[in-house]
Amino acid sequence: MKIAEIHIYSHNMPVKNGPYTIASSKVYSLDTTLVKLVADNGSFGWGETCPVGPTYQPTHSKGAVAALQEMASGLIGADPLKPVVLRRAMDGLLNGHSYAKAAIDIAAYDLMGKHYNARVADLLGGAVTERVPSYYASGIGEPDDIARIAEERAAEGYPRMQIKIGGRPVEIDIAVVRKVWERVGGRLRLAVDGNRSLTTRDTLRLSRECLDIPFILEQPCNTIEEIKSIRNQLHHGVYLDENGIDLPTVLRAVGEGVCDGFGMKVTRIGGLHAMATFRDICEVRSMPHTCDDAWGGDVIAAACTHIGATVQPRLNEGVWLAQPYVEGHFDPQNGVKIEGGHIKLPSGPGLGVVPDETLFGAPVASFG
Ligand code: 0XW
Ligand code: MG
Repeated sequence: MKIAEIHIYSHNMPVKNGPYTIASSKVYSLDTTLVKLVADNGSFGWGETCPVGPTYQPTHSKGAVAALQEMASGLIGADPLKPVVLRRAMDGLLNGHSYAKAAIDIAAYDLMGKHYNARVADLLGGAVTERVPSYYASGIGEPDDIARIAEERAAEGYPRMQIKIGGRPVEIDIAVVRKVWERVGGRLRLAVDGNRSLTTRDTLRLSRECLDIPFILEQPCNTIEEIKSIRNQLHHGVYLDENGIDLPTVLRAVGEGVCDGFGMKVTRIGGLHAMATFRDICEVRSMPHTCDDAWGGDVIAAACTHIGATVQPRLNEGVWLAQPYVEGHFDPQNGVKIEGGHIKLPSGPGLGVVPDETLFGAPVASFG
C-alpha cells in the first residue's frame, strides 16, 4: 500500500463553559489539526494533533500545520502499513516536531486497522478491556467548587480525578486538596497537577501539609532537575507529564528513578507506535501512567482510548478526554464519550471513528 494523498485541515474548537484554566494556560478555544491520509487503493485514515494553547508545551497549532506541510510531499509513496519505516521516513524529512508526526502515525494506524479489519487496540498489542477507565481534570478553582466537582465525578463513577493547582499562593492549593479529600475520601484516586508552576519550596510545603492525604504529585515543578532536587524529601509519589518529552527522556527518568509514573500524551511522544514503546518501558518497571492528549476531538480521543485499552490494568491511570469540555462530535454516529467515568472502546476497524469532514471546510493544504 502507498500513501497517495495527504490532506491537512485546521478546525477551531471552542471550550464549553470556558475558559479552561491550568497553571500554564488559559484557553477559550483551540485550533486542532487533522490529517487525512488517502491510500492508492482509495481507503483512508485520520490523524489529529491539538496542543492546548501555545504555552503548555513547546508546541502550537500553527507549528503542527507547518511541520506537516514540510513533510507531506516527501511522504507521498510511503507505505502506511509499516509504522517504523514511516517514522524513519518522517525523521529523515524533519528533525523533532513529534507532535505533528504523531498525526501521521495515528492516521497510518487507522488505515492499517481498516486494511487488516482490526481495531487499533489489537494492532497495538491487544485490548485487555472494552471499558477503559477515564479520569476527570478540574481547572484551577476554589476549594468548595473543586470539592463539589469531585463529589459529582465520584458519584458518576470516575475512578480518578486530577486537581489542577498553581499560579497563586500555595495555601489556596493546599485548601483545595484538603477540601476534596474531606468530601470524597478514598472514593477517587487523586492526582494533584501543578503543570510546572510550583517552586520546590511550595511543592515541599504542599506535600508536608497534606501528609495524611494519598495523592500523586503530577509535574509540580518546571524541570526534571528541580523535581530531582526535592524528590527524597517528598511524602508523595511524583509523576512526570510535560517533562516526558520523548523516549530518551522517559528512559533517563525511569533509569535514574526521578519519578514513580507518568501523565503521558500520545502526540508528545510521537504517536501510537511510540506510545506502545512507552507503555512497554513502563510495564517493565511497573510504572503507572495515563494515555491522554492535551486536547482534541474524536480522532485523538479514539487514539488515546485504543492505546489505553492495552495497558496492564494495575498500571492504568486512565485516559483523559477533552470531550466533557467540547460541544458535539466530529463523528456524529460513533463519537467517543465518557460514560460513568469510563470510555467504551470503539469497535473499529481502525480507530472506529470517521469524522464528518464537511465540518472542517476546505483543507489548509493538500499533497499528492
Ligand atoms: C489534564 N490534561 C490531560 C489536559 C490538559 O490539556 C492538561 C493535561 C495535563 O495533565 O496536564
Ligand atoms: Mg498534567
